[in-house]
Amino acid sequence: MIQNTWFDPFFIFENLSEEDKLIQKNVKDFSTSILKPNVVEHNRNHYFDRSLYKEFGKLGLLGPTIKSHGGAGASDTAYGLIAYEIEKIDSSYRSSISVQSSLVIHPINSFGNEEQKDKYLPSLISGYKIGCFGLTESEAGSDPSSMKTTYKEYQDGYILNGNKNWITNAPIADIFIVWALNENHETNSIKGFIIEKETKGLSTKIIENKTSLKISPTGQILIDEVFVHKSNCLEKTNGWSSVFSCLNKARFGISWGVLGSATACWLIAKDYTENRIMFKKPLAANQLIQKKLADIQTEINLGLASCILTTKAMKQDRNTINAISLLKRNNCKKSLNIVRNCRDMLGANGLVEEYHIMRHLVNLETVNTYEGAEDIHALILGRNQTNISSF
Ligand code: TGC
Ligand code: FAD
Repeated sequence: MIQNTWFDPFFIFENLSEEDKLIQKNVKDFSTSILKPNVVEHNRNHYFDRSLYKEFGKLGLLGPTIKSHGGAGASDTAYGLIAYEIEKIDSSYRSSISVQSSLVIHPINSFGNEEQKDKYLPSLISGYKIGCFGLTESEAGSDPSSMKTTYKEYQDGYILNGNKNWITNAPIADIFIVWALNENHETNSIKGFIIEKETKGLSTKIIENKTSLKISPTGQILIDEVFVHKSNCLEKTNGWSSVFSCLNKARFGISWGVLGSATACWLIAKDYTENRIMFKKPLAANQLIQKKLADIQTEINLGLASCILTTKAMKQDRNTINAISLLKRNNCKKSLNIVRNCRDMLGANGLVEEYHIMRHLVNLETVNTYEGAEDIHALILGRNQTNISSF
């Protein structure tokens, strides 16, 4: 009998660097001891404990690849492993980390000036401040370039107006990254702004009773004649490619993260079917169940292997835009399918909160939609393949 290679047939985890292995172990210990015990209750109550951000910060999980301002300077693989381990517990917690790292710390680090970095990065990396990223609007989801939020130059800054919708962390954020177009709505006029919570004219509204990603607070940002001093404009922003560079980072993390969700459900289903006796033998003794387990094992491991290949290409400074769209789409779609199959393998018990699978399943519906819905990534890949845009 082949020993233990069923879980990691390509030796992905075994071949990690010692530092990445240690990071993965620390995150796993933290998430199983701190996050997992409360996840069912917090999900039931739509409750997010904001003090967790300081715990994430202490562990180096926020902006982990940043080498300055308190960042851990870890590898992109470590960033992926963090997402993978955290999402084993709940996609909401991975969302908290993704938004802060890829959508708030990254744009400030990449498109901010030195004063902005010194002012905002230390408190975001340590988790003392919470950030959010306002791109989507009610009528500008898959096509953010049709946004209605605008800026106009005024004295030594800008006046902003508009509303953002479906924004992770908006109700609890201290720092808001907001994207806006000029008054004439010219697409190439896109600018990013750092706005602090107390700024006059800025308010938020929580989206109540979400049925998915319930632990993660989501809301609207209402921007009514908000004055932003020019020192809070992300001055190195270079058109939409800067906005999309934030999405690339988040999508990369999601591609690892969803496999964490799928893995958690796989192991629950494997254990359950090995122990559940039906027709006088374990469910796992049936060929149909073993085929399902083999399909799950295959998709998770192929997904992880592709994550590792993409991470290597990133390290070589290659253009990974296609790889990331492919991974985000594939890994979300496959994970959703895996988790749905796991739910089925538990029969009625699959519906019970304490088995976790239904929560993962409804969370993955969100993850399949945000950061570019499944079909949008198909259209991105189709356009890049054929040179014909269908948008
Ligand atoms: P398009 O013409 O494609 O591009 C405009 C400029 O951007 C460049 N570009 C990219 N650069 C870097 N990375 C990428 N992935 C890029 N994709 C495009 C492109 O080269 C061009 O540059 P330049 O210099 O020529 O101007 O623009 P488009 O308007 O046709 O884009 C269409 C589309 C569908 C690809 C885009 O709008 C899109 O990706 N839509 C999906 C929207 C989305 O993903 N929203 C995410 C919101 S944030 C979120 O959901 C957070 S969830 C957080 C959580 O809780 O985890
Ligand atoms: P739509 O764009 O209306 O799309 C609806 C459906 O139509 C999708 O299936 C899509 O694939 C399909 N579709 C759209 N256009 C086409 C086309 N041309 N051809 C074929 N099919 C098409 N946004 C942020 O900016 N910041 C955040 O922090 C953030 N957090 C979020 C958290 C949650 C819980 C959720 C649910 C969303 C969040 N979003 C955030 C918004 C998210 O990015 C958008 O929901 C997503 O981009 C899709 O936009 P939409 O919901 O308007 O759907």
